[in-house]
Amino acid sequence: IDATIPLKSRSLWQKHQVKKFENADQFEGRFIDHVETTLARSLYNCDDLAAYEATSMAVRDNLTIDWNKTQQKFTTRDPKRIYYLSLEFLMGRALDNALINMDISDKNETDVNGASGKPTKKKEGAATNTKEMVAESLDELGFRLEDVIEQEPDAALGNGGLGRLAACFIDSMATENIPAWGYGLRYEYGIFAQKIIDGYQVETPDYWLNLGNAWEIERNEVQFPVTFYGYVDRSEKNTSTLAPSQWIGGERVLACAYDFPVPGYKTSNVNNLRLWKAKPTTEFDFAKFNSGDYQNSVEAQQRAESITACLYPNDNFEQGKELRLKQQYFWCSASLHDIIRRYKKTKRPWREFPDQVAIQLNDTHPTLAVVELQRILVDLEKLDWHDAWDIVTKTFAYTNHTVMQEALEKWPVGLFGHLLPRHLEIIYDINWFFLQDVAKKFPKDVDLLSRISIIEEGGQERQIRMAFLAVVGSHKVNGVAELHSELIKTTIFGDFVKFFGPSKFTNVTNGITPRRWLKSANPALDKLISETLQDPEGNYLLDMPALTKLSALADDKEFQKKWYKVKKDNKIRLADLIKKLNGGVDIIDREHIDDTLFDMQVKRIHEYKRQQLNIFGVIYRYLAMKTMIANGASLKEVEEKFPRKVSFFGGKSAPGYYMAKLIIKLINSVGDVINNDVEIGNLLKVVFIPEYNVSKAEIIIPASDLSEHISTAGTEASGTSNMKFAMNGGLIIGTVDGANVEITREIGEDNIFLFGNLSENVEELRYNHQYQETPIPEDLDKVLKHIEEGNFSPENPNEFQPIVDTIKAHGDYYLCSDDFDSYIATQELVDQVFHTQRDEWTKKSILSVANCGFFSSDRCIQEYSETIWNVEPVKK
Ligand code: RUG
Repeated sequence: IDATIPLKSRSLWQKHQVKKFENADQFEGRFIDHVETTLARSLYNCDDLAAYEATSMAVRDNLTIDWNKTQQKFTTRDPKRIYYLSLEFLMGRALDNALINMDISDKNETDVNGASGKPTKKKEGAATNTKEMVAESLDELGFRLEDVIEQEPDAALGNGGLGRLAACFIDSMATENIPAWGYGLRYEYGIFAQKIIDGYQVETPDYWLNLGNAWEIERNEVQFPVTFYGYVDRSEKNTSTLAPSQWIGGERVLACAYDFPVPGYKTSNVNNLRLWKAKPTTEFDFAKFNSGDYQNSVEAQQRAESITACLYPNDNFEQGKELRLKQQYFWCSASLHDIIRRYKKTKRPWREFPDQVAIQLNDTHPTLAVVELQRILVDLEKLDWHDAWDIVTKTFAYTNHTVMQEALEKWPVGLFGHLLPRHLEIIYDINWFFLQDVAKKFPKDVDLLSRISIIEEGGQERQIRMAFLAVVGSHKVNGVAELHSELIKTTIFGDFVKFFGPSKFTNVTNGITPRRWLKSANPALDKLISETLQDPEGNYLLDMPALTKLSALADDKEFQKKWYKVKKDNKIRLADLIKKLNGGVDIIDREHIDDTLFDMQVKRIHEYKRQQLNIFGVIYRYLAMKTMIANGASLKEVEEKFPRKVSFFGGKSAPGYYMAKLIIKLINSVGDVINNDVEIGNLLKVVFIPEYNVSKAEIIIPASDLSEHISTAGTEASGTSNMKFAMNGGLIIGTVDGANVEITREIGEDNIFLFGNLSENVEELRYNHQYQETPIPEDLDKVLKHIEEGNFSPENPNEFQPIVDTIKAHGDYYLCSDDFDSYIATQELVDQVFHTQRDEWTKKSILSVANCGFFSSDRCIQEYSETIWNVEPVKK
């Protein structure tokens, strides 16, 4: 349908063109408009929540206007477009970010009068940026911006690092003016909310949309039918699976688009995040209805909505559930049809598709898109198989985020073929051609074919290896940190390197957006940096390597004082949060906050991330302190050896991950004992922060002195919280794993505390544990015995035995025993520097921030653009 407005009507449209608010007065007008009309409230009936909604809608109005212009610009200029397919987008809150990113501060120079449009003089002391301006306006309207921001629930549509990476990337793609859209699912329930009851994790549903969502635009006009089940019609002469085939689907649901504007920083570019919701079709099962089964005919329809009801709460673990596969196909199919619809408007031939479209697969979750594009091209567009495959492989690129077997997706062919019969045929054909090429190149290597095949044989049932399919269907494969990108080439994808050659495999080290993780999370540090760099406009946030200028001040005592003041205020801000979470009871000794080391490990709870090693270290410290006291040492002497410290933990365990949940319980039980030990007093505390999420991270991370990134070497692909801590002046204790390696290179090895075995030794150590009894270091043995004696679980002495057994009886797969001594020795070094060489510590902290510019996600997007997508920014 041509929905363009006739020429003669356009002047009227232009006369009433909607304008963005550009000053306080206009913002206030918009705010009140929304309160009174959109929300149907009034000045007698406007609480913080309504103020949040009205503020968000006023801000969203501005973003929408720029969104429209951006999309029109892209339509006219027709650049190559990037589509980032991610099953997770861990966005957190939107309001503060939008206020920071949308820049109307230049318009404040002359304060334009809203009603008359005449410029008036800027008020004395008026705000210099949008956030300040809105804060002042809200103040005049009777609200505090902080309280208003607090009303927003986190959009927790992700599990951890993978989903948060996607969120950072779409921020950077908008900032870098890349014509990019994100595609994902609009889960009704985000990751569960975590409660800690009697020390145990209890999951409760996170119905984040309960109060509506001011940031989304429901696009009722953008809907695609998606089909499941059914059969492939082979009744006609056409029997080849390579020729166009007809899939007669069984179940149909509708994919409906919801758009979230993604504003870039200091650009009017507003990109789009499109999330799909599943709805029933309007078709009706008349057969059932006529047979009197009205109830069932409606229920079947309603089941459609279950597809986008829940995010699967597993991180680095794949379960192989049918609903998950349904989610994946639903999302891939809808996204591809949308991408193709947009492409078809350009009237270009199919062969130009890869010149105009790049699709990035965030992990293997969207790999079905490879198969779906092949199906669309062959079955619906009637392209020759090989021409279609050429287009497909030039379009896709795949990012791998793990080498751990349990996290690699595999689908049993039975389940797969039942849900997607035509797609299974296509996968078999893709594999057939691929294996033929492999056999041609390596005719003598008979084992190679079974090792490299997309179909795994030999188990109870054949399985589709999605990572292999993603490699075969893509023109580039990247890992997410240097060590990881090297590892994938020698482990899981070793055979593919042999076949395709090494140039198909590349590295793009992860990054984080400094707008959220520095400016928004740590306004005090941002202010100090802006002042020091004489950059009141915050341009350094677009050019993070500019931070190296701070290095010159690393030894400057005056600067160190200011730097430390920022850290201290952030520690107090965190202490306030902990107090609030603890029902108003203070756990942290504020009087000694300067001398208390804040040590943090906040991330998903997983054995490979080794929160157990951390808590063993805490128990070791506690026992050593107790021994000193028992031997007559004074508290002062104890403090000299074991200076004041609070160990913070935070993170969710997958609901079905028994061992991770037990580790949470152990941390809480240890905390109960230590925190209530009057002999120890405030020298050592253990705090488990429940419901760790993006908005809590924004308070926690800026308050850290030290953070722990202590995975078994070779298991953490990159890690991104390590970058967030470094960017906020927290020092790192870590293993030589993931992006810790590049962090060390950037900030210097004197400014990071590394310990533990290297990844190249892991295999041998594991092997030895299997065939010999695990030798337990003496200090660790004391810790394990103390646990086994039931000292942290007097009512159920064996409660934590399974944790002890993983080390003593089951081969210590994560090598806690191998790394324990060097971990403890390194913690002692940490204590020493923090407590006896504070200036040295502060210097390291300054140097961390000064040299972490490389970890801006803007750099990642530039690398993806140049080396994988072949795309240029589209500026004005
Ligand atoms: O575990 C990895 C992190 O090391 C990494 O930083 C992050 C982003 O690349 O992705 C995490 N990840 C990996 N989450 N899920 C997986 C495997 O599906």
